Amino acid sequence: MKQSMTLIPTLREVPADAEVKSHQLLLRAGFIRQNTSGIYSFLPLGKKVLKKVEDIVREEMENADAVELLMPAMQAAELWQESGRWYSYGPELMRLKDRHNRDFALGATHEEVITTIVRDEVKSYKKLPLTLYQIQNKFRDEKRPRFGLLRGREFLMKDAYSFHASHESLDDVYQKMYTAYSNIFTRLGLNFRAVIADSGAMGGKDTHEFMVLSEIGEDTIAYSSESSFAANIEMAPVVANYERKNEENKELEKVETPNQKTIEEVSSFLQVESADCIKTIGFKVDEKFVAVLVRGDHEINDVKLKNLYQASIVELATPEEVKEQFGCSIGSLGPIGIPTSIEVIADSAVEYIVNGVSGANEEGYHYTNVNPVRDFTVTQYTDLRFIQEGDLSPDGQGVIQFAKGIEVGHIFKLGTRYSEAMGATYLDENGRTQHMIMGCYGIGVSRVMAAVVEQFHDESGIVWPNSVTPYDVHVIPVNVKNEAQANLAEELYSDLKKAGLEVLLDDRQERPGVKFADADLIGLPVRVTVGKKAEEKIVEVKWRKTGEMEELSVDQLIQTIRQSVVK
Ligand code: 9G3
Repeated sequence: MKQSMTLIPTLREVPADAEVKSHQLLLRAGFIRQNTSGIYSFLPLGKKVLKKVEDIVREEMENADAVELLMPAMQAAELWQESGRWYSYGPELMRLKDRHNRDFALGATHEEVITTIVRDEVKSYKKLPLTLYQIQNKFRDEKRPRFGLLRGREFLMKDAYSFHASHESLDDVYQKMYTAYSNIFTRLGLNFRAVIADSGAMGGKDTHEFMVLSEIGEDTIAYSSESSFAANIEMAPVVANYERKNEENKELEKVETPNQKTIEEVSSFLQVESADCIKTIGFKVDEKFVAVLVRGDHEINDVKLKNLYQASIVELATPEEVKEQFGCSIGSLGPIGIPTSIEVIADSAVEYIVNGVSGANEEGYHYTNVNPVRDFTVTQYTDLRFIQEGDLSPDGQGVIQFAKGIEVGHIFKLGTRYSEAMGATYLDENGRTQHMIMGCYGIGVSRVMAAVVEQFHDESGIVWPNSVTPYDVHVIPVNVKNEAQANLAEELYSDLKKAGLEVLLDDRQERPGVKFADADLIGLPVRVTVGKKAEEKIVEVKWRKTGEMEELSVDQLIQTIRQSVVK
């Protein structure tokens, strides 16, 4: 491609509202342009990278026996009413009406559509398992689109769906997809971890997220210092290896704690450790009030609370609701004397507290020498807290450390949630009607592109890995007015293309400094400069990753470059 013929609008300045490197560089290097909040155009270089990522995904989907199809983005509301999601999703689901005033959703995901296709076309167990996928734009009206392609409102996703006559068959395809995803992110050169995740509203049990490690990632990964254990912090189970203080249970005492509200205030006022305090927090779990107890130095994990109750909505009770339900303010809540109408549950660690401190459910008072079992009962002690750095790894090997991650993939074992909702059944080998068992598997293709830039850039610009670079070689004649340079550049352009390489020729009439700055920004792996020694058929080669430069004769060039650009 000749730069004089394409569109690569590079920017000198860093766009003000671009906070992260990938957003800044994809804008400055002319790969993307924002149309409106969270919605982008992929300019020619951006489109070429997307296609490279897609093609790697397609190869690995093929290896996992998945077959590509394409579903509509316009989805009749009836489908989402059948699955119930028309009502359970809020403003994030883009909805519109057609000319006949009929309701539609813009595809945020395609469980409903794919399940009706398979429901209508597959009737026998002989046709299972079947894995179908597409690569298509998804629409999700994010409340706060941010970080460019990392959290957009229209984005490119590969979404795959598998259909099975048995759980063993699902396990087999789930494993194949797990392997395919590992291959994809490895081929992209990404530093990723597959982590145990929460299936959220999707139900089902097993689910893994594929996280690219990055300081700007929105997710927190809890991983072991000594094993392959890794989990989304929402899910990471906590090992209850607590010990009791060997102290006699002392007499319960009510003490005045004027204006001491938080754990920090109370523990310093009473001169006790926060680990000896009991935090009592009021939650509304699907509108039911629950008091949750947790040790003063721990935090309640609302995802674990939600999963414990299989609830759809879990939220903190407001100060007014606490006053009304518990009879005192949030800072005075404690496990002793809670109205029996309110269920009390506790994180496992609370059971091991001896002579602890808690609120007295009375303004300005706390209890000391509180002992579980003697002074209060709970419905159950269970794992309800967030794991912390330094906790024992759940697999018993090493301790937990945290890292931030960008979620680029998520695979789920769905079970029959959608096949039951949509009536997708088949006849099994005994002629009995069964619901298909499903899995679903997503990759954020446009998000992957941004994650690659987050991982591969330097102070001059993007440094594309060979696997997804928009072009392999950047040929730059320093002065296009100089015949020897222009001719040699043209010759190289065609020879390199004949050698099977993708070449970008900077044939613009620009100052050398502008050309070199643009080349560093765009970030192709190899830059060939045709300058003063053109007549001697000598060119200068610069390797973008290392910055190394060397002079080569033209006939050495092709061989040298071809060796380096191995995909
Ligand atoms: C919606 C909206 C947002 C959503 C969903 C539905 C996330 C939704 C989960 C999934 C599950 C899998 C197939 C590919 C892999 C992920 N956000 N999810 O279902 F209506 Cl507005 O998308 N789907």
